[in-house]
Amino acid sequence: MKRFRVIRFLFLLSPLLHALVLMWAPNVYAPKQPTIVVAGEVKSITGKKEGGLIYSYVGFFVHHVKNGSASLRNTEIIVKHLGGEFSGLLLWRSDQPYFFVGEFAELILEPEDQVFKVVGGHRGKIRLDQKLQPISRRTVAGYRLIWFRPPSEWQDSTSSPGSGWYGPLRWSSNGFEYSINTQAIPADLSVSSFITYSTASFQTWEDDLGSSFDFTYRGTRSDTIPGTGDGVNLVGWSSIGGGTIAQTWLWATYVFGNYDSLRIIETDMEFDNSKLWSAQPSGVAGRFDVQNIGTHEAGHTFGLGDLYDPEDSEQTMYGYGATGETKKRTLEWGDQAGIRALYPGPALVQTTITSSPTGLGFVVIDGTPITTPQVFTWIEGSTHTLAANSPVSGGTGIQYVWLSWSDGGSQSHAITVPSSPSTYTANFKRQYMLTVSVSPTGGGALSASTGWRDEGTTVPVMATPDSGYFFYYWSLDGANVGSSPSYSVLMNAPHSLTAFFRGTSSLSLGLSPESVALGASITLSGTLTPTQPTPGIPTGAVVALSYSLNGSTWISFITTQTGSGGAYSVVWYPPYRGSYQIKATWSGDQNYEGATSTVASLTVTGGFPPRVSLLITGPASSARGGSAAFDVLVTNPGSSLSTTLHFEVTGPGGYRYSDSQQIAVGASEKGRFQFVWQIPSAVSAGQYQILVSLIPPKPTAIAQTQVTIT
Ligand SMILES: [Ca+2]
Ligand SMILES: [Zn+2]
Repeated sequence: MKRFRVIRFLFLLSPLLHALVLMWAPNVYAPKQPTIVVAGEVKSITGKKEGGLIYSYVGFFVHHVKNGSASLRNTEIIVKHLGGEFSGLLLWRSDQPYFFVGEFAELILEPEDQVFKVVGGHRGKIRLDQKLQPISRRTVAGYRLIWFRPPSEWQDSTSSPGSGWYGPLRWSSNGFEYSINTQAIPADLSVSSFITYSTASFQTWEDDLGSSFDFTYRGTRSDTIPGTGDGVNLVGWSSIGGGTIAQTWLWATYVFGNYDSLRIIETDMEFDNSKLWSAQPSGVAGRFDVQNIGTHEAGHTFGLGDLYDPEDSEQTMYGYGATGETKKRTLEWGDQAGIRALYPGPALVQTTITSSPTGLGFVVIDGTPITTPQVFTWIEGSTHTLAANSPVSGGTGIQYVWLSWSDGGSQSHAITVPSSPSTYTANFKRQYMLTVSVSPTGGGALSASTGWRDEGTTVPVMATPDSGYFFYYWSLDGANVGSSPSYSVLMNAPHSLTAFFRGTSSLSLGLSPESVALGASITLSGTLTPTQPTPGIPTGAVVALSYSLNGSTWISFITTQTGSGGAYSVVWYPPYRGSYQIKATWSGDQNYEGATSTVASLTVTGGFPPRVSLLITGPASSARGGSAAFDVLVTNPGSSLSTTLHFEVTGPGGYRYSDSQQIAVGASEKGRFQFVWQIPSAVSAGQYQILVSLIPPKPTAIAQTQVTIT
């Protein structure tokens, strides 16, 4: 038959004052009466009710007397302490020692009436094993649970002490509701601050991801006080005094014979209003912090016991504390292990969020930007939102565009955390900015526009000139990359491509007169006119005049330069009798395509008078950087001659070189003269025209040859 029992626990939590911790030192025990130190074994425990409280009478058989009367050896003494069980009601107070039958211990005692009491409460008791050696108080697990064995034995340990023990002590449901009674609060403490920071104490435990326990605050009430077993879980204030600054009460039931039936049914927590308190963001010297102490007490409300080993001093459930202290506001590993042992939560899974490439700005998790990679500890089965930003700037002219998530999800999507560690990767592609432009504005159009291009792609661009323009050349990032109107840009970096166009021009040519006798001069004139007035053709543009006697071979015979308004004019003595075709040519500049005039016709009639004639000879080819010597034979059939012999070289790319020398040839004699052309190493290879003539021009006194420059 099962019996239903109500047990009443009272955690009069350990003196949390540093001053009392220091009392642990032996020299503080300067006894008023002789201190007795004995070692022995617990033989029996009997609970008795006295004056509304419950006391335990512990039968203790003394094996050794370390201090005090040797006559105590091999006798059974009675040790009395507050707390114990009577008629199913049990009072447990944490500052008192508690025992179980068969336990070996060393006790510091002082006589009290006909019995003994343990000095310093639990601090006056040291557990021993059967060889009477001290048992380390250290708990490797970092937490202690509460165990009970009828009728009146108690232990705190991480796991069950053995057969016959009930526990661990805990709530049957994973949570409880509580209220706050702010009556009797210290006058210098704000009610609202107390509520804020005491409820935060409970919330800290609730926020532990690895456990599942919900504390629900139900507001304030003043119809009951802490320490009343009335079904109301209450937090409040009372005058406790002594070394206790706060205490937690537990009421519990268990079903006899069912060792996993020890269940808390009610809890009250009270703070000692005879102490100085603070409730604010930071700790205050000389005052106990409500949240700090409250978090420790909240640990008791669901079943955690105190820790006393100095090595556990950083745990929130460490049984000592101090004014100004706030470190118990947060949970340590042992505290987390404790609540998780009693109320296990869902599994926590390591989830890695990363991106390719990694860094800040690529990924937003649950609304918060992260720097990838980042590892999250998430609850199995919980949902989280993974969002990829796109595009993401990678600096000037560089950006990243989201491609995919490794799980195939959309750019922003929710995931459900799986049972095993997993990684989610946001994949991005790199893009470069291609900036295209034309010069001048209106010169033409391009088949591609400015915009982002994927890294590694090739972008074909075709330049189409507008009416009145010709394509000139491409400039890629400032370098000339060719004059074909088609170009392909490899997107291996940000690029800027400019298509340069040139306008058109017209060149006129007029002859005056158009028919002359051999030996007479004509005037060749015309105008070089740009089609687009802006930017215009500068004066001094070189106009080349050439003639052809057969319509296929053209011989350049004069170059001149334009003057104001693009006009040019030059006098020429045609050297032969016959029909000439004459044209003028301009090779163009940065802004304008070159131009050639229409062909003009010239008729030269008449016979040859006795005349000076020139004959030029020179090398067929010569190398750049070298020199070429040209011999000129001057035949003078008339009277003695003194004049200027002119030498001129023209070649590819508008190359022009001239020289002259004064000569004298006697009547009816011949003279031989030489010109040496130092060929620049920078000139283009190709055909160069060599021309010699007299200045001022004489009819027929002109000779030409060619040289191939290699
Ligand atoms: Ca109550
Ligand atoms: Zn405690």
